[in-house]
Amino acid sequence: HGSAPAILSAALLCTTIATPALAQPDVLFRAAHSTATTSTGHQALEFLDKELREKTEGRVGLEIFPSSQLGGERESVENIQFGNVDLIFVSSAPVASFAPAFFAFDIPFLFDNREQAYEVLDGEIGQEILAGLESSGIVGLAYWENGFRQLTTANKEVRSPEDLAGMKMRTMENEVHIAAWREIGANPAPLAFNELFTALQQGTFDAQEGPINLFYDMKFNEVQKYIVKTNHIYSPWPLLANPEKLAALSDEDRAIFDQAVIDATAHQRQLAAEADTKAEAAMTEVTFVDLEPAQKEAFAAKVAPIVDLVREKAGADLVDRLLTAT
Ligand code: EAX
Repeated sequence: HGSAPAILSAALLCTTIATPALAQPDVLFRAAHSTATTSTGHQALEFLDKELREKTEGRVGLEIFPSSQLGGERESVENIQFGNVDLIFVSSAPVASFAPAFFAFDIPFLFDNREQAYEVLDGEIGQEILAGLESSGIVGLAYWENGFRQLTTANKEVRSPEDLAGMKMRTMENEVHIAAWREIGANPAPLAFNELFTALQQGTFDAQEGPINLFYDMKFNEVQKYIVKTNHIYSPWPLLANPEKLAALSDEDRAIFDQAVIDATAHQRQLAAEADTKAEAAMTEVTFVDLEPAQKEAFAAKVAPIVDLVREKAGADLVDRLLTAT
């Protein structure tokens, strides 16, 4: 007696040694996000994990926690600061309460198209804003793409700000967003993303806003009927890391990590560029509303004063440079 377990554990040990791909990396990043496993961001994290394991011969990898398993988006930024989580992609909107320069991206109708956004985000202004996170104990690595945001409603075909009058609407946890929807005439309130599906289902809110592909991934088509193509804001997903975790990488592995992030960023943006079209085609039960230029202009006119609020929060100089660049 007693020999059977010994043989069993010897067998398990052999299995572990024989399959190095399953071995635990020396540096395992706990990576978290608030979206579904079908999202472009999740797929890009899987791509990054594969790249890292291959290029470092298994020394570095990710363990991915989707669907807010480790907390909502604001908490996820705090988790990065405390080192409970090592890597996240998260909407820039909640990041602004940690580094106010991020409010600059909350100017409505700032970017005309994704190419213009990439130029600014990957350029001097975008990189400066990422670097501003360092004093908060966060490393900003890159900008992934959540996408252009659209207004969605449960049962009203909105075409003008007046159509939204008094409508209960969910915004992200960001004062500029709340103020902007108030200017439009809605009745906005902030809510963490991980509580949104239930809130829409229970009728706590009649409307919300976000990218079409995210709406599809989160199955919001079960609780919202209209998507109004306002394109009111471009939503970046900054990729953020814990500094101590990065410092645990050898110089060689850090170089591999940085290149893998560049490649994963290109991959994610490529997926994101196709995702809205695919999602729209898949949601035949949703009514998509195209706005005439003049109808869009009516929304833009309402939110024009918001730029002054952003100047106060993000700094006038930064806002002026950003407006010149876009
Ligand atoms: O990062 O809160 C939101 O609507 C965001 O777009 C979402 O959390 C994805």
